[in-house]
Amino acid sequence: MKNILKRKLAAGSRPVGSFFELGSEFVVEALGKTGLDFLIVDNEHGPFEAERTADFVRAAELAGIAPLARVREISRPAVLKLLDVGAQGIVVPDIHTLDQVRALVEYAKFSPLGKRGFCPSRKDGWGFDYPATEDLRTNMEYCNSETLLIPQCETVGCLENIETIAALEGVDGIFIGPFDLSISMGVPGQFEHPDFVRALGRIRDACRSAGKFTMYFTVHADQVARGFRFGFDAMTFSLDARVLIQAYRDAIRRIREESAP
Ligand code: 3PY
Ligand code: MG
Repeated sequence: MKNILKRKLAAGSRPVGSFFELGSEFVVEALGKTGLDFLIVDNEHGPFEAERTADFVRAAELAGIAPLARVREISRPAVLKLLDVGAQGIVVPDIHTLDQVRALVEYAKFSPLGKRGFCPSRKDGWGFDYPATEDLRTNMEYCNSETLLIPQCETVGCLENIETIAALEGVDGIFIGPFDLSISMGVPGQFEHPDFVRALGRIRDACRSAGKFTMYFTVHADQVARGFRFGFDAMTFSLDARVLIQAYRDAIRRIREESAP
C-alpha cells in the first residue's frame, strides 16, 4: 500500500478530496474520472461498517484515489478493522482530550509508536506485498509511515489542547470539522465569526509548528481555494450525494428554463 495522498501532501500539491456517502463501487469508479485526490469513506455519519468499506477501498485503489475512512468511534476494533482492510488513513471525529489521541496512537500505530495489533491482512496483501515480508519490523515501520492518523479538531476540548495534540508523535495531521467545531464554540454555522476564524488560525499554526498537515472541510466549491490560501494543506469538498443533487438541480433548472413553452 503506497499512500499517494501522503506524497501529494509532501509535495505541497494541494490535494482535494470528498466525503463518500453513496455506498456503491460504481460511484467510487465514477469519482475516479473526476480528478479527486482522496475519498473519506464515512463510517461516522454514513451507514458503513468495515466490510463494505473494504469494497470501497478496493474500488478507490483501482480508480487511483487515495482511500481514507472516518471511524465511527474511538475504540481499538473501530480503528483496527478500517486499517486492516486497507484504509490509507483514518479520520477520527469527536476528540475532546489529549488522552483520547494518545489512545488512538496506540490503536493505529505499530510498536514502537503504538500498540496496534498485527495479523497479515488486506493492508499488506496478507503478508505478501512487501519484499521484506518475513521481516515484521520492516512491515510495521512501512505501515506506520504509509497510514495516516488524522484526528479531527471539532470540539472546544480538542481546540484547547491542539498544540499538544498536533505535536504528538504518531499524529500525522489534523482534520478540522467546521460544523461541529462551530457548534461546540457556540457559534453554529458562523464560519466567518471572528472567534471561529481565530480558532482556525490557531489550529493551522499549531500544525505548522509541529510539522503536521491540516485538512479543512467545506460544502462550497468556491471556498476550497480560499482554504488553501488560508494555509490549509488539503481540502475536503462536500459529499458525493450533495454534489450529485446540486449538479442535477442546476441542470434541471437550466433545462426547464430553456424548454419553457
Ligand atoms: C464537521 O464539519 O463537523 C465535520 O465533521 C465534517 O464532516
Ligand atoms: Mg463533525
